[in-house]
Amino acid sequence: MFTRAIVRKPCKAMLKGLTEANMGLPDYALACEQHQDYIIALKECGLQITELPALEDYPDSCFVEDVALLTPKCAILTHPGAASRRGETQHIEEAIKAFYPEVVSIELTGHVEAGDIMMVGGHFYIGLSDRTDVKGAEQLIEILGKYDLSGSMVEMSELLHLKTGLSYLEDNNLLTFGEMNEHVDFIQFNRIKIDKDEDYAANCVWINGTVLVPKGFPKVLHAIQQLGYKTREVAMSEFQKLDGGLSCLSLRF
Ligand code: CIR
Repeated sequence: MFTRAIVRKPCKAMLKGLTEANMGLPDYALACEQHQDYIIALKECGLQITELPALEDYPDSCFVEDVALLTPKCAILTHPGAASRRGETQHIEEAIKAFYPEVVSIELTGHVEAGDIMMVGGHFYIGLSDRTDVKGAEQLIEILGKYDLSGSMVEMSELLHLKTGLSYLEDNNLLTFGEMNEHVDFIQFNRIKIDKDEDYAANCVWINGTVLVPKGFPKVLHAIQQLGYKTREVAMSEFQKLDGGLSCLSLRF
């Protein structure tokens, strides 16, 4: 169960955010509208929201998921692989301290972005991407161990972040896309494999029995509903233009 979420309002500078999507520039006003609806969806799932102000110095700062890992036992600040995102961690730290007595950090020379981390119970899968490296993952696994949690590294080569191609929906159900479909680390799960034309919807979010699904991906929506979950669609077009998915927009804990 999750009870809270931290989000950060998108900044106008989001137009300069990192992207490989090639889908054009985001519309700032529409992004703010979509962000507000995202917050409403989180509230519908029973979460209390901490909404942080926009940070104009950091174009990608609305994607708060990447800069911290919040678990039931500990809070860890990451050290993002993307240089333009590194300063975001110091800004999230204050908000996290309100909820966790101790906050530990991934230190140089390791890199981690938490979009590469998928939680399955007390185990954390850590994707080795362009943003998260072995040194960062090793630090993270050591920290998790101190709190009686575990982690393992996942080899990957095609996706931006691990959760760009994977979403754990609890109850052993896992949405997978592309290189994750037959990945040796995940064959024990009930895999719901996503077609190329709906690949963006591989990033969904399970919150207290409801699954948030990006709007406009009917096959994925149907497959999730067939599993018995309640679903809530959220329009995400402006964040998709910046390679950001539903999970990226919040820290849930
Ligand atoms: C970035 O490239 O860092 C942002 N434009 C998108 C971050 C998406 N975050 C995520 O997948 N967890």
